[in-house]
Amino acid sequence: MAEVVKFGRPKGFFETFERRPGSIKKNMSYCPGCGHGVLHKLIAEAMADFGIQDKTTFISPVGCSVFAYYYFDCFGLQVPHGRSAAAATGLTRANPDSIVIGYQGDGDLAAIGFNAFMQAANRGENYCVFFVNNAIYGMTGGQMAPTSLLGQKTATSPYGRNALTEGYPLKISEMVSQLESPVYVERVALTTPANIMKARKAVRKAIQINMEKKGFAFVEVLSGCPVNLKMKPADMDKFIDENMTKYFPLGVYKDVTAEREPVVRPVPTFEKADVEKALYRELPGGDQEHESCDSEIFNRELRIKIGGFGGQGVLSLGLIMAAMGKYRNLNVSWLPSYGPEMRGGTANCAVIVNKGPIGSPIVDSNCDLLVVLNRPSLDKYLPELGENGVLMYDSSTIKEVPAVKPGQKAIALNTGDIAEEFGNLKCANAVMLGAIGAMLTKHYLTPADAAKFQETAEAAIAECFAGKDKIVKMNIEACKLGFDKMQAAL
Ligand SMILES: Cc1ncc(C[n+]2csc(CCOP(=O)(O)OP(=O)(O)O)c2C)c(N)n1
Ligand code: SF4
Ligand SMILES: [Mg+2]
Repeated sequence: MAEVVKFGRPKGFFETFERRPGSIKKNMSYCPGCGHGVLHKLIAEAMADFGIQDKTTFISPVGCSVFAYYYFDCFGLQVPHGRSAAAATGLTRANPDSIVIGYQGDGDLAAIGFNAFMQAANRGENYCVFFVNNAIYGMTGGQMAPTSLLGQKTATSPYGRNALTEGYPLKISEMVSQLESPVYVERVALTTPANIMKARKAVRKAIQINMEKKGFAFVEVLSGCPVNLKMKPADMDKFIDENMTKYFPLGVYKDVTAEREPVVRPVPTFEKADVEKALYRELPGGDQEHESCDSEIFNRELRIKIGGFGGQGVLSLGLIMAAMGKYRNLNVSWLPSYGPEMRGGTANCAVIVNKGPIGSPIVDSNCDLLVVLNRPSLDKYLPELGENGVLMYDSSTIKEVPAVKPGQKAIALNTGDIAEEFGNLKCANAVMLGAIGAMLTKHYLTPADAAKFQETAEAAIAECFAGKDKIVKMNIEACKLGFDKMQAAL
């Protein structure tokens, strides 16, 4: 029976593209002659015909098709550049019944996301991928893509791509078809009605494989970008047919659909009790109560920055504080600094504690608690202290009283000297931890939360120095000492 081709807007698209900003709600954003719109239409039509919109997630990439979710009437996920395969893996593993469509350009899939994509293909993840090979970075203005042809002039290969300097164009379909897991691999083009019909069939086949859960299906689509290749749309199609297909021959590279059984993987459990078990650690002594903190300071992000010399235990102090938050069932993040800073300069880490979710783990402004163990860190990070922030510093190394702004507090303790007297300078960070505990107890914690401080600190120290019993014991003692000294000073 002859194929029935439907003209007009497929039902897989929204009636109007309300998410598009501005007054244009009926048209897509693609340039005339661009392949994205044609491929979108084939996918939208297939989704509607298969009746799968309510269980399909379309993953929009970064590239010219970044706003694909404006158009497709199904679930949409917009991922960072190259991260489609990672998101698709999570989606299909967590919800194996859903239909997952990956859609990536040649920059997105064959450059920044190449490894993630190949690994997902190699694992035979249960999703289908439409790979738009237009031999260029379209969105960013025509830089060379891994699939740009030899001799092709681009913004970053102005003399033409040279195999000696830029290597050969990557033949993705050929590479993927060499892997064991993928079920179906085909390269199509969008140049002539006959080619579009073949592309339509390939699109449907890939989606059908996903519906049958038979594993990884891949369709490479040779597509035009007349704007960046500086051609008229008709010449663009000619270029694809005459030049691109020579290097990227069309056809089916692999099809083992008939032989493959559905891929069934264990589904992760999202039962409340299991999730809680994974999230909440037992306190030593088997206290499984999931009580959290009542103190107001945890009702929003408590932003902490710790700075000092590499070797002063800056990172472990942050880690212990983050672990303490975790033991009290708060959300925490810990972001250490690495690299040259660790070798002699200033080291720092950021800790955020919150009852609610944490946005970004970076603390470079509006810091609530700044802890500095050396002078360079004071100079560097004091400007980051927020309006009513608290600065705690080691007065054995920082002699002059820091000039904090009105509303801010500066609290000193000679933690280095105390640790040295205690018998180990390395414990200065634990002394500081105790000092922080005393300061919080005095100004910010409810009596119930304050009563838990020591016990929680001990659990966190034991976790951070697990297996080193002597060090655990020493740090717990130093923490108590810091607490008492600070309490007496406040
Ligand atoms: C992490 C990251 N790196 C770089 C970019 C810049 N960037 C945006 S789109 C793009 C390339 C798009 O090319 P392609 O994937 O081929 O899509 P096309 O626009 O050609 O459809 C790049 C490099 C980015 N957005 N994010
Ligand atoms: S720049 Fe190229 S890929 Fe992007 S919309 Fe225009 S024609 Fe399409
Ligand atoms: Mg491209």
